[in-house]
Amino acid sequence: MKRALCSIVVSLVLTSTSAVVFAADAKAIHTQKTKDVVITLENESGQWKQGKNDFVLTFTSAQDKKAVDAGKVSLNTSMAMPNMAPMVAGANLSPDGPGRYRGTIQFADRGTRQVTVAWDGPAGKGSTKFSVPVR
Ligand SMILES: [Cu+2]
Repeated sequence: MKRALCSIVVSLVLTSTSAVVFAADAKAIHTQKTKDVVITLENESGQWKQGKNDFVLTFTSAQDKKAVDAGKVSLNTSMAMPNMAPMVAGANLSPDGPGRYRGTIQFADRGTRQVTVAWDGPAGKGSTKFSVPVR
């Protein structure tokens, strides 16, 4: 009984702190430079993990480092699996200021994901691929 109450308290605390996680410094999970845009994927720990992940995706100009209005953005992941179809997961993204998107994504297991980020906005249209480990 005491143990059950304790775990409820712990999960309430974890839920309420996750909302303010990005007030603290974010660490880069991956930085990808394309021709004219630098894309940064970041979160509190600098890593993706199995389960649900919150993250921030930013687009800045490769020339002057200013925010780039990327417009409509998507982030999708895929992992090749032996003897079965690739595991795919897409992120839910919502705009959070110029060139900045907040995202959530869910991973069923660990392993390296091939990540595809695509954008289509006033600054142009493009896509890029990179890999990110899920630990
Ligand atoms: Cu998998």
